[in-house]
Amino acid sequence: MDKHSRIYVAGHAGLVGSSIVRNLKAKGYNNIITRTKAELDLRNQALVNRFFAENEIDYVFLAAARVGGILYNQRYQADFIYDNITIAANVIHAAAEYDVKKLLFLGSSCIYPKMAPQPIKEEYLLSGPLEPTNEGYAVAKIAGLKLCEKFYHQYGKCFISCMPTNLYGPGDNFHPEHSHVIPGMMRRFHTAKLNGDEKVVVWGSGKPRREFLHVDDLAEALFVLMEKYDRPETINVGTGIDHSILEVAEMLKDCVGFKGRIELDTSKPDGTPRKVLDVSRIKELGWEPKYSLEEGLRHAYQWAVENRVFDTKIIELGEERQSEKADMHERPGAV
Ligand code: GFB
Repeated sequence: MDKHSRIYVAGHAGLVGSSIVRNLKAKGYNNIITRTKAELDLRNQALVNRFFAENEIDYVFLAAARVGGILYNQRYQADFIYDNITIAANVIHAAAEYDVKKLLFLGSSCIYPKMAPQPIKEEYLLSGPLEPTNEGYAVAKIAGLKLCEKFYHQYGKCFISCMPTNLYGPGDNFHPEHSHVIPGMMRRFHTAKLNGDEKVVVWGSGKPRREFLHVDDLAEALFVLMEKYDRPETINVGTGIDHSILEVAEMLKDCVGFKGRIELDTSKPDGTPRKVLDVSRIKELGWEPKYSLEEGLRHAYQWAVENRVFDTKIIELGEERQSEKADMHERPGAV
């Protein structure tokens, strides 16, 4: 990529996409192309083709996806599989048709088999059954990964993919139910501190182990991959370090300054028992994360407070889908 390359960041308003844009801008890239969801519905193939035909895109970071935490994934599996398959298929196909030089697609550590040996190596993909709470999401993301790999082999396209671990940081979704564990718990500890509550509820048994990466560390890894990695095999991006959910809850409690106790709600799902990536391959490319989890949590909390994310109206589960469905049906040619 040179500083004037036309770089399309799909999903620029999300956690990952916004971090990619910050990273590229800080490095002096001055031709970054973005479209909001209202301007370009990536599930609509005709609109996606027209966008690529009109914009002469050189590079694509494909960070657009329907994403969410364990409960959101579990409840809306049809939306997760459909939206993510159509986004991946439309963008990857259009990138091939309109001669994009290189495309980077994002998978996720949750698409490896539920009981994969730990730490998870890239070759464990498709070696066993998936975690049921995010099966829809995983099948769609695996399709995206395979699209890149097949276009690489059949058409010689430099379409690559990576597997980020669980992410957090500025720009995250802090919804109490849709979100991932860090922003979800951060909100609850923050609210409990303000209300002077005695306890905060943490979902599940507290025993599952997860690896967490600050999103700005991921954005730098994606930049390195765009510059240096031209292989069809996917590549893990993580810290290689995992923590139990209860340990993370204790860290967040300290970070936010909540003085009460933690209570576990075992009616909520635990999901995969352990997810930690083998990160030897990406380390060989010279990348490593800068944030420790403690520093990263402090940074994310400070960002959330400064940006008043805990003050905004909470959209209830289902409400968002209703309004989006109405919107989709009104638009001619939409899915
Ligand atoms: O972050 P999370 O939703 O991701 O949940 P997954 C991680 C663990 O934290 C689970 C527990 O064992 C949850 O039960 N947990 C405790 C909480 N309190 C909370 C809370 O307040 N909110 C949430 N969300 N969890 C997702 C996948 O699974 O991983 C997605 O469903 C995605 O597909 C993501 O790829 C990376 O690691 O369990």
